[in-house]
Amino acid sequence: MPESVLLDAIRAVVGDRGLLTDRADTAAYTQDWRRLYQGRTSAVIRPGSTAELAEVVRLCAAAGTPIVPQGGNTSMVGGAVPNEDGSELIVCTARLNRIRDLDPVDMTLTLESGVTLQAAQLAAAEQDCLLPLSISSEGTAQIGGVLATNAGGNNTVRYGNARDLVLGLEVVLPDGSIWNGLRRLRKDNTGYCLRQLFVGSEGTLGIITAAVLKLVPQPKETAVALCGVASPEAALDLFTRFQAHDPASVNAFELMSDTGMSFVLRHIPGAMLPLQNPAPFYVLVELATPRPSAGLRDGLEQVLEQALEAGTVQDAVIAESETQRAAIWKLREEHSEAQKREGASIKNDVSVPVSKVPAFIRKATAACEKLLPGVRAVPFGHMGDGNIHFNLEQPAGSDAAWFLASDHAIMDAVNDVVREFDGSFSAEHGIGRLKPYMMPDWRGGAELALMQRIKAAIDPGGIMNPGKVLP
Ligand code: 2HG
Ligand code: ZN
Repeated sequence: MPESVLLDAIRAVVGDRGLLTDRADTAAYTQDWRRLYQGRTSAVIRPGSTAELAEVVRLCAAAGTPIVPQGGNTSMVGGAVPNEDGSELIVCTARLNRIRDLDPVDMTLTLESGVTLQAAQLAAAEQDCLLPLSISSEGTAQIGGVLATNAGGNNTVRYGNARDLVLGLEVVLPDGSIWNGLRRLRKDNTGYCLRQLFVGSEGTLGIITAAVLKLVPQPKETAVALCGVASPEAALDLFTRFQAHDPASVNAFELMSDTGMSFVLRHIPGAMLPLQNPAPFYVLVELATPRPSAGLRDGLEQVLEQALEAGTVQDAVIAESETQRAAIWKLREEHSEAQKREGASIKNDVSVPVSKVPAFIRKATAACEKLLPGVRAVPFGHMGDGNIHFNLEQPAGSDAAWFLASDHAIMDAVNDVVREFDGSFSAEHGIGRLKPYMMPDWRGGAELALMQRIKAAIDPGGIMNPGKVLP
């Protein structure tokens, strides 16, 4: 079918406002956040309902035209951008942005995939509930993408990843049919768990259009501290102290290095270090409890005092207000933006057992410095769950393109260290377009063959997000 005929048929379904074809309008959808990929497309389709989206997919399937599903376009691995030949159409979920239901007794939130994570958090908070998922891009990232990539983020240490919060899903399948699995049951043992197949599939098996998420009680008390520590080993020691004190209250335990912090202080307007002196590493710890008057703050002070006495912590500050809490979190959440402003970076979103994080950081740093003298290691991230963003910034004053030409060599060197510690080469950002080449090495044999058979069974025409996840 000629493309113009397909686009006319799609326009008849979604209307003029649901179809963008001008280069100026589609440009923002064809480049990823990291600017690693510059794709092309003849149209971005923005359906206004699940029924419209399903009809669009049916038309594309009949024409054999590939689709790239896109939410907030915040992927770190090029998972949501089209290829360069212009043959793929983008289906954007932004207009599916209704909260369908919030039940404070069942503690469930039913919402459409285009709702941003932040809007979903606010909807939960209005009913005195918490959606316990927090990522740096939550203001832009949409629920559909968050689930399709099984996002992790800051609260995994306590609540798990996105997949742990999903009770039900509505999905448009590659033939345009709709699977309505929007059940909100805590127990439902009825055959294969299909929803978990779509969570983490990165849009290669279908397009998530709505979901039922679990909520938890809103915290009644929250305490946040920023601590300066001498080393990742000291950070681990601090983590075990908090776990021993009260593991159920640890909401986040984030690690940063002086290099990453200095980028934030340099590039992010208003960023200030609230400690007397810089330290080689920093820990942001957040405790929270739904129990009123639980003495959380006293507990935090007690653990920090003991850690200061033991020399584990060099310096620490506890947020005294919501403004201070937000300012401390900003130092952590602006790490990606600050790194981007500093120059080119190569990212390794990896995980190892929590106990191995310090040894991993040391070995990976040494390996990269040997490979590329002058490279600046920027390890940071979710230490409490073992997920470190082991990012490398280009050597100061070097050429960005020259540096980025080493991306595979650097990623492979880091992955060799990850393997030594039985870790994963992609902890929370997924595979996207950046990492399919790693799959045979890491997931080859029966595992990859099974994934390929699932893909072929559900998407026999291969139209859903081609070139992503599977090699
Ligand atoms: C975060 O934890 C994100 O802030 C982004 O996962 C990490 O920029 C990165 O590598
Ligand atoms: Zn992260």
